[in-house]
Amino acid sequence: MIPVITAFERSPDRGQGLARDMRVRWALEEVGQPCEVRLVSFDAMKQPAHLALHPFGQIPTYEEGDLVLFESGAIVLHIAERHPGLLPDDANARARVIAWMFAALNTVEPPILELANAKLLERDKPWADERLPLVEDRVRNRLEQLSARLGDADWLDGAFSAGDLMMVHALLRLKPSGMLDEFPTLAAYVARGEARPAYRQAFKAQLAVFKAAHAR
Ligand code: GTB
Repeated sequence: MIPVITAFERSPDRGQGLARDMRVRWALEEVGQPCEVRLVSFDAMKQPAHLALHPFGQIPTYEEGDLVLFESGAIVLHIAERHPGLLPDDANARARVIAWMFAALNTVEPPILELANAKLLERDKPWADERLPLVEDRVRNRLEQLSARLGDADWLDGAFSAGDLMMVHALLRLKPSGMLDEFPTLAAYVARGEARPAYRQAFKAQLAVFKAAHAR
């Protein structure tokens, strides 16, 4: 059964692949599974039909027969559990990869999102200039720790895994800020992720949606 996922009809990232449907597209490409993509507008996301799939009115969602999922991490884990390629066979290695998925979502991504919010939503606040360096330091702290752990390795725990997929995508959000370049180990790690054929294929598909929307 071909799953149906949802994505922005008009992504505010202008086709940079930063919206979280990219994680799902990438995971499906890695395991060689096709999907259908239903595009939703910001308005449609808040309507009952979409809220029945996603309680918070967001993308991505994932429908496969009777199964409806939301949360990019849960969707990628589901895909990784159902198809070979993103989780190791060894039980302990599998548990460690899942830990990296949680680390991407719960430990590394939150300060990155805080930084995006500080730059996009809080710029006109009287305290913005004082707060921004604090938020940047929280991001740098996590990047230092992650970089130290990655060291000379290509991937976080053995072969490329769902943990790397989630981590690389979370880090990609930093690219426009230039902060990633302060950590060459991580910049190279992200570049390795972006160079994967599955990533490129997924990126191309989401970019085609953006271009089509803007040609109309
Ligand atoms: N925790 C959820 C998950 O991981 O699936 C978060 C889902 C989420 O934040 N979805 C966003 C959304 O639907 C799109 S991806 N937002 C609409 C809304 O909440 O009304 C987040 C995102 C949005 C925009 C950019 N960008 O422009 O660069 C990047 C990422």
